[in-house]
Amino acid sequence: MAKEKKNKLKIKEIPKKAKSFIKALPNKTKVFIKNLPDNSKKFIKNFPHNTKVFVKNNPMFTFFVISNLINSILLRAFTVKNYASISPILADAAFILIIASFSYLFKPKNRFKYLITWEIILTLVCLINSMYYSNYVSFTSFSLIATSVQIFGVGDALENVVEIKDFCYIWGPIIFFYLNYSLKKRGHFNNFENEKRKTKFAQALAAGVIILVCFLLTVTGTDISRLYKQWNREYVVMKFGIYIYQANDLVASLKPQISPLFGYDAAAKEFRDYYKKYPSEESDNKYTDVFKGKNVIVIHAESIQNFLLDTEINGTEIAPNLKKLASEGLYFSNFYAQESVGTSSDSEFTFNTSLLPASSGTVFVSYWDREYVTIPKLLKGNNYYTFSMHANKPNFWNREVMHKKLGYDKFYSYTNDFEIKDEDILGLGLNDKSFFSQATDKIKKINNKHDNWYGVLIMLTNHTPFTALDGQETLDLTYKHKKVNEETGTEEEVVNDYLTDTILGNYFETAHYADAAIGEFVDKLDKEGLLDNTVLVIYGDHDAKIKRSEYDYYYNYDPETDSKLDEDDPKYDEFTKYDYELNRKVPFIIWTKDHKYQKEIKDVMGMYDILPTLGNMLGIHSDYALGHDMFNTDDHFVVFPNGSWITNKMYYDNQNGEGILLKEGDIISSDYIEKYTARAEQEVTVSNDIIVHDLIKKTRESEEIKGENK
Ligand code: GP9
Ligand code: MN
Repeated sequence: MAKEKKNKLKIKEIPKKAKSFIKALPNKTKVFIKNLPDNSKKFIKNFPHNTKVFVKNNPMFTFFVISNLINSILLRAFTVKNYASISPILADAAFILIIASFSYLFKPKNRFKYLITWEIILTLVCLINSMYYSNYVSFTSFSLIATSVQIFGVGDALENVVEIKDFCYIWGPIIFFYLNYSLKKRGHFNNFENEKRKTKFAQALAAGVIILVCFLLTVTGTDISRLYKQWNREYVVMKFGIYIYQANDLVASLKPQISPLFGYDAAAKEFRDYYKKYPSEESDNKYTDVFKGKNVIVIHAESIQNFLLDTEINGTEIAPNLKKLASEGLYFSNFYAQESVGTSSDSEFTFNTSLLPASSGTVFVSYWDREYVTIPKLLKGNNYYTFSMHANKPNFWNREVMHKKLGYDKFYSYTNDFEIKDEDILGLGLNDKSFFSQATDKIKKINNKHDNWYGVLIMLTNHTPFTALDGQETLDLTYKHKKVNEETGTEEEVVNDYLTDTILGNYFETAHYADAAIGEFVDKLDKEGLLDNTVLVIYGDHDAKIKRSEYDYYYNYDPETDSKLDEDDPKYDEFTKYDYELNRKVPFIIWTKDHKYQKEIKDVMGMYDILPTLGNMLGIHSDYALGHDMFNTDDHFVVFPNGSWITNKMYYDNQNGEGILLKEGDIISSDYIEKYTARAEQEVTVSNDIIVHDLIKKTRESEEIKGENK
């Protein structure tokens, strides 16, 4: 399948002025030095010698500073790529110097213990962030410690999580141990018994502070605001370096405990102003109430991406059932999940509330105790019985607690409600086919008992690392082609491995299985007469988080060599980071048995648009929805939790201030970018304020008090 190419628009280019400034720099420096007073000239002249003496007398301090600075630069080189940028180098250097300065408060012999502890901590910061970035294209957070089992523990094989380059930072502590050993052996520490420790501390601290001031001169108001909000993590690292980012993250991660105590007034004001200006209006269109009184089955399709619906492997469609449902129902083909680090749980949250995930930590784990307006709660107002089903442990993502909070009357889970036969275990737990089959029996009982019901079924088999079907391949992932045998001169069929045993190939297989499970489920529901008064809703919960290199190989495969085309090859067409971002879209389908809508909606849509869109059809409404009814707006816009956004015209990457136009020949102004970037920032902020400060509950309480006082 050919991938779409978009015309890239570089928004940030080096202005001409800056270019000529850089060119004139060496000359300007010479003139500057010539005009300096004599003692400054002397300082510069003696600088190399003094540095040599300093390094000789302070080898551990020097090593500590240099090794950690190199590691931070390396990390940025491997991740955000701005390794030569001055600002983060200054910030990292200031941070390291300030930390190192305190070592002079210790006696020379004890200094090592202090510095090696920090050396290990800072090395771990680089190592863990490197690992995290390889997998999630973002930087890690202390707030994830509570959910770390979910982050790395969901069946990911270690080799899929870790890359060799992640360990390149450990040279620091290793050499540091050796340095200490050899200095001790040479009696180095005995020479410094009488050193003036406080003076040295003050000098080192002063050096750190001076560099910090130089760094602060480069900082703008926007930078400070982004550091404070911390949701544009890549940007924060690119500007403030990895160490300040992580230190700031530590503070931000304590927010669930401390932040409701701070900033409430400003948050409440922003919240009031926002909804005054952009009230979440009830829509009135041809879809209003069309499903009022109908039962609803929502399928949370784990890691199902939209491109699967158009992908065939050796003539076999990967997702024929989803494709069929999409072609018969309302199919939103430019639909994006808006998840953050909480993956499945974030999508569940946004689906249910039309709010965005928390900027720090996850709502399910850190902010489960706040009040939210949700689809199940609203439907309960219309006398629906509401339930959720998932064949995993109930405490995963804290669902046991959070599903109650979201308003489900009952959460059917692995441990309590599903029969798990050994032969039905696949990947993370019960396979999707058995899950759906057992779920149908439960839904039958629910249907007999309740007039109206709403249920969400969370799938599981198509989950990273997608090895659930090992040894029982369902798709032919090889590449077959004809080749002339050089010895015999005859044409022979050659079978290459191609996608066999690749992560993307495994993904195709488990996704194909998941699709078949959905097909069987729909058939079984139909046989049981459960589709007659039912709306079927299907959403992909997020992309499969498969690395870009896998797609690059898939789309640039060279059968001659059974490997990726050389990047210099004229046929090579890189799967760019924009191709990757746009390809992350997932399907969203609304389907009923009795009415074939056969309608594809191509406008961009986000997970937060579901409540307003589906809600309008079901006759429910949330006053706090951040999304919009897709059939009631022309201004289609989706913000991602990191502040990047997409409209029908462009995708904008807020991390590096670049974007691409989605239609060849389209023109947009810088006002357009400014307008939507501001909107993105506002939506992320208001949503996070609602979550952190429990603003829905507080607003309702204050309205009640006002009502009582009237
Ligand atoms: C776990 C399942 C997967 O129960 O929902 O969660 P994810 O790893 O996708 O967040
Ligand atoms: Mn998921």
